[in-house]
Amino acid sequence: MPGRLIIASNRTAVPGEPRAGGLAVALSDALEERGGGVWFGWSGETLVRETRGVRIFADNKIDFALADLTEDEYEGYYLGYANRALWPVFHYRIDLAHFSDGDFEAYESVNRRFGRLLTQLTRKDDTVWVHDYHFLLMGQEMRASGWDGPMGFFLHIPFPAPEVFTSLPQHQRLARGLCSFDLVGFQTERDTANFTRYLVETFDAEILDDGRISVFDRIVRPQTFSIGVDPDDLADLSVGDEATSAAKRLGRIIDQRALVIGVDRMDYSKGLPQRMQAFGRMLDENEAFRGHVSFLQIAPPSREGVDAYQNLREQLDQLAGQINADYADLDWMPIRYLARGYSRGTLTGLYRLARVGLVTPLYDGMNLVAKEFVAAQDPEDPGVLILSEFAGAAEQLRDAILVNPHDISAVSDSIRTALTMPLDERRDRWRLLNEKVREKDISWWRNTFLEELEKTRSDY
Ligand code: GDG
Repeated sequence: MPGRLIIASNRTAVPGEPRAGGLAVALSDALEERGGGVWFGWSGETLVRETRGVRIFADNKIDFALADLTEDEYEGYYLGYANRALWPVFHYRIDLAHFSDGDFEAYESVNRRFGRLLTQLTRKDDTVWVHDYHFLLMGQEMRASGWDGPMGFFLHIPFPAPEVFTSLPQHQRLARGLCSFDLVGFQTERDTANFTRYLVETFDAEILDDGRISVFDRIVRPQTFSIGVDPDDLADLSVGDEATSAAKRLGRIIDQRALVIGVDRMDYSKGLPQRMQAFGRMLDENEAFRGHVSFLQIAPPSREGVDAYQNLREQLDQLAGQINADYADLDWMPIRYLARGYSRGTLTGLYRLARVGLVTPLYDGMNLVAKEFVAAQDPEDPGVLILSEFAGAAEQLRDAILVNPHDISAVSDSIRTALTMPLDERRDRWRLLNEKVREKDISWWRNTFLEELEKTRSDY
């Protein structure tokens, strides 16, 4: 009988906070199903002086264990190394990366402090599951503080090609950290292959017959677990009260016009300027669509403490203003660009109302919006998904209209194709996409990861 599940992620889903996304629910369910466990992470608070302990909030069977950051740690670990170095490099934006030894030291020291705190919360027979790029060194720090049970890691963002990963001055240190885990999960086969190739080329790692890797005198298993959504929940939400009233509200304003929708955290990896340009180009080249199609972009701001995000905000404000000024008429606004968040219910209603879902990141680990859009469609009259070939989701969702998000005229053409697609083809494509979304849903993701991780218990 295995012990508890112990989850670590930068932010948790502590009850009372408005972040009940699919992932938060999935991890809470994993903890509940296990009969209890601990979810450890940053409290979201920054203090002038360091606080060493954790605060525990018990909620049913889950103990939320929250630790604070000092202001210096927040600057160096979170804004600095995690979001000015790791995030851009892992998304192929070395041009935006800022490498600072001080930031790395803060990152290492938070991983060490948090790793020790978490080790103190573990009991024999527990299983540890660490999430994402904030905690690449957590496994090694937990091992150093005495944790010797099964420990898995899942990377939510892409793992870049070795040629790009090695631009990080501390890449070897990070790789050793990752290899302290027994199981390292990635979103796509491409990520798993990149990680494997990096280990082989840099450290002469040996790939064993069963796919595990022998490196640094230990064995690690890299494996692909593509994250999914909860399609039943989304389908129900999309016809619920909140969704229907949101769709009615917007429907009144856009009237009979076709709706093109984008929903993204405001992040430079999401390709938002290129997407707006493509929509502008489509209007430019297709006079017949002017006045008949509206593009709604919902983009809640994030990481506003990082310069690149402030620059993006300015760029988007300017682009949307320019396209609207060029094309808007007394009774029609081409782009509705809303820099704020909406409830999940509202989003599903808008997805369902839309004729086209425009999901064109320049690079993305998976992209859950693409799957949410599919799950929320009306099977009788489904919208069309336009999907970047550089989103992890493109490995599965081959029946979307796949585009190169950098190719503005190709994206513009694909918007036109989507808007004029006959109902039969829309239905056929949606059916195939929906099968894929259902085949690997969020339960599949967490169950297969945890089953695979449990298998490593026999090694202890
Ligand atoms: C990272 C990886 C990977 C967005 N706006 C609102 C809102 N959202 C929700 C979406 C979706 C989630 O946020 C965003 O998930 P994505 O997958 O699209 O992108 P990231 O935030 O970059 O997530 C990504 C993911 O981790 C999971 O592994 O797929 O590649 O980058 O669920 O619906 N939710 C609400 N209001 C909004 O305005 N309620």
